[in-house]
Amino acid sequence: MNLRIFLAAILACAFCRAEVKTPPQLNKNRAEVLSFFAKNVYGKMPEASFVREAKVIKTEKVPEFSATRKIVRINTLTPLGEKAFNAVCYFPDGFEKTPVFIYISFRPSTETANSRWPIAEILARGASTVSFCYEDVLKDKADVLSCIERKDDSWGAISAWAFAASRVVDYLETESLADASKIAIVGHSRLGKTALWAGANDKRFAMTVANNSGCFGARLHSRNLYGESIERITNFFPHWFAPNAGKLWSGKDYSLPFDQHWLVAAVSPRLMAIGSALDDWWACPPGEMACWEYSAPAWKDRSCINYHVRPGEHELTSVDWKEYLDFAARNKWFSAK
Ligand code: GTR
Repeated sequence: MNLRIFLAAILACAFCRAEVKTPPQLNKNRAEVLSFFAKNVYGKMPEASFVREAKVIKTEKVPEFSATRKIVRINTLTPLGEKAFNAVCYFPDGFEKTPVFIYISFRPSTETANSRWPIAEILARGASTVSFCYEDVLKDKADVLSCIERKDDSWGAISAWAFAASRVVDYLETESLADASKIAIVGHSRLGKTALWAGANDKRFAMTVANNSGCFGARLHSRNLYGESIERITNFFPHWFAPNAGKLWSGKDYSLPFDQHWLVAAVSPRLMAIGSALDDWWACPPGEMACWEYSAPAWKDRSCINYHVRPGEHELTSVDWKEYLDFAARNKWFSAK
């Protein structure tokens, strides 16, 4: 990490610390933490039964990537009922079982190459990658859930997208080309919040990556310098959360009885990576860094939680991906270099 950036972040953190209260003590009971966040922030995941199904609808060789591409049609549940979505999967040739990086995408699943999803770089490590478009699961519109009656703890879009990510894992557990013990969930921004919520809930994610995840992601509310507040996010994006999130916590960012480091700690002892960008003030990099710092004691092995900050804007770049892939490599995920 660039020393200047690191020092700037430390200074910002120290400055911030003088302004706000210490976050609440790390709560070590994972089950309690998850039910707290389900009830009071993201909304409860469903217990209703639905058709659990994943069908490979297309398999083809992709010579330019030396890989096999499979399109899988997966059924999930959303607050609006059952929904099928496509996951696009790339498995590198020449490997028996590979770690898998699931990337939740903003882009349509029909699109492949894009700068936020460096398929070739991932495959080059000897890993597979799967992507699905979040809006194929539930539209990202403020009024998307207005047509249904919602209880205060009803699930919102972040829970629905995270639930769908777990349905991808259901499929990967049946896929002979995948090593189901090494599945990573990667998301940027609102999908970084989603990746964190998915990774905290589902232990089958062996690695969780929250990139520039900001408010209600891997960032302390109590260390927010100039970034997004709870009031702003729950007013603009009411559908992302349980109604409780705005009702209970709006305006209380600096006096909450909890903070986001609890949720990050719920990922332990599995691998966790938090990524910031220096100019991403809306997400507040010092608050993300503080979230790493306050959650890290939950890990006995500190090499299992990674933090990086890079220069530049709110984005998921090749620099970030390199960091996450190197982190996996340090934890012995790959047999190839
Ligand atoms: C912003 C939102 C952030 C972040 C971002 C994104 O508008 O305020 O919390 O999620 O969108 O997802 O790009």
